[in-house]
Amino acid sequence: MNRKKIIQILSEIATILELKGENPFKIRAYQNGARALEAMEDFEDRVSGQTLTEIPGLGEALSEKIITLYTTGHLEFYSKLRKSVKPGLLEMLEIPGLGGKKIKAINDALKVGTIEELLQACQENKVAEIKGFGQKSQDNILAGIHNRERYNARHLWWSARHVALPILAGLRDLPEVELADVAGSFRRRMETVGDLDFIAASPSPENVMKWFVSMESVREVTAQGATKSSIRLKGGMQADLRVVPREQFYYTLHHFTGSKDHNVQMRQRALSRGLSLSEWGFSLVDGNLASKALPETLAGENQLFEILGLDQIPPELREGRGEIEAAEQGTLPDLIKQEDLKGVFHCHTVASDGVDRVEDLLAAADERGWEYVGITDHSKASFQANGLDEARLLAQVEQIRKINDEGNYRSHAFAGIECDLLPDGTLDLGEEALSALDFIIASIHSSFSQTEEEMTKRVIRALEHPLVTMIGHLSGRLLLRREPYALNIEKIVDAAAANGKIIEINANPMRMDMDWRHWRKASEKGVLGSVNPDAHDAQHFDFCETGIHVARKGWLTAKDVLNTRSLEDVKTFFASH
Ligand code: DGT
Ligand code: CA
Ligand code: CA
Ligand code: ZN
Repeated sequence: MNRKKIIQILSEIATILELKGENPFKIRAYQNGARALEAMEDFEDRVSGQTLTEIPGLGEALSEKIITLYTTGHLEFYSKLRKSVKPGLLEMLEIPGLGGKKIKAINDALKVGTIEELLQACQENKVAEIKGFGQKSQDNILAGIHNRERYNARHLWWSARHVALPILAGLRDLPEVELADVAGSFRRRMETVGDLDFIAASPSPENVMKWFVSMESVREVTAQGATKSSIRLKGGMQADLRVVPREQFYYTLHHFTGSKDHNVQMRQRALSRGLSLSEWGFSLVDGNLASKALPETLAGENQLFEILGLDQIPPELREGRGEIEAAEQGTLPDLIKQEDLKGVFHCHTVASDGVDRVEDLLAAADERGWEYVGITDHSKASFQANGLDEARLLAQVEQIRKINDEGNYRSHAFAGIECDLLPDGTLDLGEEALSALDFIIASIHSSFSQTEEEMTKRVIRALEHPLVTMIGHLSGRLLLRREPYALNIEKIVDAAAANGKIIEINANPMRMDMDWRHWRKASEKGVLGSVNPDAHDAQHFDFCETGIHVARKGWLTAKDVLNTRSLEDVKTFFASH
């Protein structure tokens, strides 16, 4: 288990002890332990050298627990502690602003043991009356409960992926399964996923069902039938499995891939051709003399579209936003693919808040066969991220040029910055330093609560700045956690087009920003995108996968994205912009 996770567990132990009203010294020991681990720079050396106890605040007992967690990933004490508290109380810890002490106080005063009971108590104004609480904390708790409900129902695509792919592989491995896939929003590459929809073709559904409901990761079976079951997994995500005969597979896969809007339009199109389309297949509408012979079994989903006179529509485009018309006219875009990327921009290094050096990022890019990496650390206004001032930036530029000259890596490093876009729309660093760079990303990291007018003006001012190349994570949203700030996207897209500026496709699975819903129009207006991993670690290059989802859902082709271009073409682009 890694250090971050261990810190989390120590803090959680402290919180649960608080919730139970345990000895304050014991509680503080775990809090101090978590803090000590956070500050520790040589954690792994200390674990392997057994020198954790030298750190003030880490006694024998605590050090032992840390080593157990590190080496085995489990801690009996922690599991028992969790089990000793009512699950409803542990769930209350997920409400923002509610810690162990407060939950204990509420529970002592009102005997509420679940979130539902807490909600009711708030609605009856009982929480406000508890000593030390008041109206404001009650309102905060209420808001926290509502956010939790809204957010907990969905999961990031990236988290869903880690749940879905092993299950899919397991299904495909079963000897009685002929075909299997994940349908639904997961297959359409939506940024968040409600539940997973597995579809399998098999002549013996019972065995497949039995396997599905008894997987190690199942927490609860919510419905079990001969051909359809629903489960809730340990991480909280829900999943359905439908098992159908091979002949039905592609019809069922198509139906449950959705979206609903796409399905409605597909059925209308079928009807206009005398066919009725359902999850089971096509049938002839009464009295229709359609001469077309329907194949008994589809060889692939593409045949379903073919029968309706359509080009094959990639799942990402099935949102009922004109894809059927385009498929009819043969004008579906040739969507960008992950393999089209020839490099990435927006990478942080150890100079600000990244964990890798420029060299490490180049080595990782080499491994992927990329031609370039754009280095962009934070600028000085992001002091919490150790942002660079002019002097440090210029030193980094020099360092980058030197690394390129030495030629130890096949890929080229571009010198850039993720420059804070200050509340008034000016840039955080002086023009002299900025002029030394190959490119500049301007990003908002402060004053999120400006009005739509102020915020839009702020971004447009950056787009009009001659040195700015692109705008970073435009809306500032954090999926399932923070709403986007107020912005007039249309005006911003127009300004980007007018000034020849790029809008970033921030590929961090929590951002996926600018939203795919704006991209088709933006690219039609001539705005170029760039799939940027916002990497704080070379491993974050993997995020490009979700960036590509945004681009594909936004109807983008390789031509619409800067980092599909070769090194020479990017150099030319930067030189002329
Ligand atoms: P989610 O799970 O909320 O992220 O979104 P989806 O799209 O996966 O929705 P889900 O799981 O409720 O259903 C999967 C697909 O099945 C959905 O995209 C379209 C299809 N479907 C489900 N119910 C209906 C329906 O009542 N009418 C139509 N036309 N399609 C439906
Ligand atoms: Ca679903
Ligand atoms: Ca479903
Ligand atoms: Zn940023």
